[in-house]
Amino acid sequence: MQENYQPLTIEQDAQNAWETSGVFNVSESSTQEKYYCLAMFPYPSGKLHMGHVRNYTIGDVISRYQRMLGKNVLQPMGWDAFGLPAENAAMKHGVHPADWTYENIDYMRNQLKQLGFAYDWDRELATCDPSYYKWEQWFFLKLLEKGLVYKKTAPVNWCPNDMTVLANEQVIDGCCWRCDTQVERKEIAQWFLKITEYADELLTSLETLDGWPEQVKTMQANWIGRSEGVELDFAVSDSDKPVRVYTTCPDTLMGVTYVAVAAEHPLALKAAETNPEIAAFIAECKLMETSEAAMETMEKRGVDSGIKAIHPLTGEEVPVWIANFVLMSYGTGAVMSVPAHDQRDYEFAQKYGIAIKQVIFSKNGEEDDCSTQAYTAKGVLKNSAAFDGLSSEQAFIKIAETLEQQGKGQRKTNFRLRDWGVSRQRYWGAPIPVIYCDDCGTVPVPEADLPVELPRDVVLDGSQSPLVAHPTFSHVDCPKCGKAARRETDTFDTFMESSWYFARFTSSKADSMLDASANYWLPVDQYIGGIEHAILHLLYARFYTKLLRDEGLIVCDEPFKKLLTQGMVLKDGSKMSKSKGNTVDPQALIDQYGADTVRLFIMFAAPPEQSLEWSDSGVEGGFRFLKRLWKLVYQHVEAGKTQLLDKQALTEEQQAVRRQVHLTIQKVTDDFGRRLTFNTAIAANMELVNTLSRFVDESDNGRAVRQEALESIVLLLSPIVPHVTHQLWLDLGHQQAVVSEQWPKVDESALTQNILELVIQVNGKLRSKLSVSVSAGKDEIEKLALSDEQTIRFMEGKPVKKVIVVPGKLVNIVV
Ligand code: LSU
Repeated sequence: MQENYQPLTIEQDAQNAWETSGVFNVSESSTQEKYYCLAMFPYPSGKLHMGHVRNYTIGDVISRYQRMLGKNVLQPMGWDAFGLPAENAAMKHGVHPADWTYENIDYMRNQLKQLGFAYDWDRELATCDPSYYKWEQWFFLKLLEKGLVYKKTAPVNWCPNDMTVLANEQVIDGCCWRCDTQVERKEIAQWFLKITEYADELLTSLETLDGWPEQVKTMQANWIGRSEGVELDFAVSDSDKPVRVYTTCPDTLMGVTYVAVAAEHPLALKAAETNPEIAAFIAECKLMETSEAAMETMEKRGVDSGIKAIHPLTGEEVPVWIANFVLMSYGTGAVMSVPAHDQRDYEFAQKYGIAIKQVIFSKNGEEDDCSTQAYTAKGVLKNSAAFDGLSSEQAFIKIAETLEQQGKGQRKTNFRLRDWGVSRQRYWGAPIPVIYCDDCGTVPVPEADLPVELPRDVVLDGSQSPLVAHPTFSHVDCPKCGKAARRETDTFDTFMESSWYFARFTSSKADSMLDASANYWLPVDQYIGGIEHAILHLLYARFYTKLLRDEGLIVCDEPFKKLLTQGMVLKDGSKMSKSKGNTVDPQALIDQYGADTVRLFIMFAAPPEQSLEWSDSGVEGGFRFLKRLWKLVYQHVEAGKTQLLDKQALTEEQQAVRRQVHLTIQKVTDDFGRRLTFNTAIAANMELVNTLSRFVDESDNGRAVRQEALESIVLLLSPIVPHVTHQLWLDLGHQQAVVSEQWPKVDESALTQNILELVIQVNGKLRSKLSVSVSAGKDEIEKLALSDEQTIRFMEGKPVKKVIVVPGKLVNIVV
């Protein structure tokens, strides 16, 4: 055996061995239980970030552990390859987005291989490959057939100078990131997926996800935002068309003092015809970002339309205001405003001098004054005519019933969730497979013509998408009538690709979207990724799973049985980022220490869900530990062959070591399987290494105990540091590679042998531990404690005043 730990050569050897034997390339098996472990696949942005290394190490440790339990483990890897960064890089460096992407993939793939991740590389996929997005296009057309896809106008960020649509992240303080021109809102026709059709199921089936963090389920539920309320009509003076609103607080109906409508609402447009001030306000509303975040924070502004609405119950007139915080694309584009009981309405009413009428008062005497802010709690009704004295809850029902009886409204369940707009006015994405013909209208691309490939011969210059002028897009024969037609030039949102990649991994070579293997592997047993995907990606993947199920392609209802959201990697207390200049390059560490040290440090520094503070000395400590383990094995192996363990003839010390070995197996198994706390699993192994360093016993049975202990450590650590353990396992005399070994089992007899562990205190402070047989008397325990090396050190040569023995627990030596 090599005397020194040389990570770079042993890592290369281990990786070669795995590749040659193909151990991680799996297929369906009728005899083995399957386990599908997946970490969120990366954007090929350049090189691996430490956050990636953490994410993928966690996935790899879980996969390798499950393999050792005897399961058929699938762990695939691929590339979320479309998206804006490739276009930006292309413009900045003058390279083609495809070249940039594939170069990054090559570089990052090599890094993943250096880290020794147990991937089935045969299933690798890149979403920008036509053989991948062909099926995405195919499925889109299925959904179109089913009416689950439709087109409607929706606002985008528009730069009037560059004549281009901007993504939300390209709008900086309301201006174009490239030319600083003020961004406008522009309505254009776009494709939508009817996720709202599945809103109810997406909400209720959250309850089946026992293996998900509560926090993520709550975020999903809030995003879906199911609410019970009433949809009701306000008649409009001088008009036969009422204005329709939705409210979740019908109990406050008697407190309505105005109605607010969106700038694009028909009432607003009507008012603008005769009023230039209103027309100007509406034009201004167009100069607004479309992001929800921007809507939240912007100043709330409005203008009185001059139109009056009639309160449905009192018959009183209330003004109709045009407000920038009401969106036409949201609900009915109009809301009833109750300033006394809604803070946003309150601020708006204060600003424009609109009446505030309090109708809810507190039940139990708490502060309910509305003179400085809205009172938003439930309570009892006053100033509400026939409803006076009712509680909010009673009034909800009574007012809803009254409106229903009078035919002015009805109860309605609403969802906050909107349909998913999937059109992006960008080049580097999957083309949306439809054709526009002047005669036939929107024509789906025939299945035989799929995929609609993204052309390579384009130049990106930051103005409109090069697809618009590209000859294969600007001119195509209509599949129906054969006349000249145009292709859709928008491409899909990249979340379309990441919504089903987990399923494609199961059928990566299939000449169909999915094949029968999907039902063998799905659902994913363990999914691991960042909390930044808690809402959209996970919701879309859940939605897609239901779509695939309803298309008959898979049978499961949910894609991810268990979800682990790993914490961030921090340096000096803040997230590693290029702009802060506090990144640590994984490559430099791999080159210096080897992959195992990086993996060990990452898994040791924190439990996976917590944030991890980077520490150079921690990395160094991890490296020292591996060297120590290597040395222990080296010394043991060099001393010759070991005899078989004779369990009947163990000394007390040998029994104590065995007991610790099996307690460690027990603890680490629980840490890996149930708790997913790998840091404590590593700590337990480190303690065992400490014990072995102190265990000097060259008898046959002593060496046999050490062999068993070293083998256990190697097996238990092999998911975390797979390369060094690969080598050590061979050095310990095994033919079979450690990856193909079974996870060690606890020998119950080692735990229950007649040995007790006591702690030794010196002057009440914990200083050492002592293993004694159950039958040992007080005198014997006292004698053993006083001869314990570590205890003697802490006694500092002082005379013993008193020894207190608490049988089965502790020995306290007072000096
Ligand atoms: N391609 C998407 C993505 O986030 C995922 C797809 C399923 C929508 C984690 C960190 C991140 C994610 C970092 C995984 C960088 C891949 C990444 N990560 N910290 N791709 O390349 O934790 O949470 O950005 O789970 O600094 O790595 O990230 S990604």
